[in-house]
Amino acid sequence: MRKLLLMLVTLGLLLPLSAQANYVQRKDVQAFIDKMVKDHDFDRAVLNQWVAKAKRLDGVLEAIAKPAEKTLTWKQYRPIFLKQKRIDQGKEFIQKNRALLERAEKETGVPKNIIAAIIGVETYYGRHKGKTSVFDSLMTLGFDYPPRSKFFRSELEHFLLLAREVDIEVSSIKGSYAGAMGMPQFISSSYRAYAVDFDGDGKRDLWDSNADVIGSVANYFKKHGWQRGGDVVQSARVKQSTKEATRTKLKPHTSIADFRHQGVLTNKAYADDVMATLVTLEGVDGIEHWLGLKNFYVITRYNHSALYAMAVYQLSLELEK
Ligand SMILES: [Ca+2]
Repeated sequence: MRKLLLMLVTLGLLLPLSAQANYVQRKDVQAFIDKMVKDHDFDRAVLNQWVAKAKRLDGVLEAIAKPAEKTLTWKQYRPIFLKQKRIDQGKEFIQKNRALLERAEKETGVPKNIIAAIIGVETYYGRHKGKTSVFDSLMTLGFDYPPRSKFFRSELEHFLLLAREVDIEVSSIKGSYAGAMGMPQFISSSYRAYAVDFDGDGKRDLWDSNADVIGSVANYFKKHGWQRGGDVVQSARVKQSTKEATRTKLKPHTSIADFRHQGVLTNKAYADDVMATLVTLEGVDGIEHWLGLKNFYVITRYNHSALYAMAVYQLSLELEK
């Protein structure tokens, strides 16, 4: 008997996991529903209906375990984003949206090429906005991905509030596997906190309004401390070369003067008290060293990765040419 049970369990693990997750019967899900009813006045019966239809997306669980930023080196990561096609389409995007981009730059100090590069890296300028049900992905990550369940349950809460605020049916909203939405791939809490109505039609629409998307990306950076006219990164020389750091400290933590004493030098002169972080990458031609400045850190507030910030910055330079 025990042997049989064991065999069934093993078989169960080998078979593809069922997509029907029976979330509605789970205590932790019901506790979440209680909270939504109590804190935000949601209708319990409606929430139960949505949750009863929610699917566990096993592909989402696989994807979250290995994001490109964590598994690729710079020399593998860079060509994904610095493709000629992405550069050409970026120039086209800037040409078509020049007035909006210039207005956003004037108001926030965030260069139009940085705004365009973000949208290019995220969704190919709105061409790939994601096809995963955001509700299903947030249910999956919130209730079946223990390492970050707290974060994703909070995003799920924001998502339900957002759907109510922008008046869109919960089941119809699509996005990335991690619940990022629209042309700039804002997660729900960011959408609620940083999206702006830049075309003045009374709605914050990050799916179809280029104006709202451009204004919102610029606002996101402004709110995270973008320095008007400030540098992003500067190429650096170091006394002793090391290999690509698996985890770069993203936040500037050492002054330019201290770096100089450690033998980390740049061609451009900065004031002694400017803070920076050392970024060490494995490029096509070997190890590269960079000093990341405040605006580098601000780009990583969009995606907590040095590779991501480097790709956005370098794409933005290509869009200028
Ligand atoms: Ca709008």
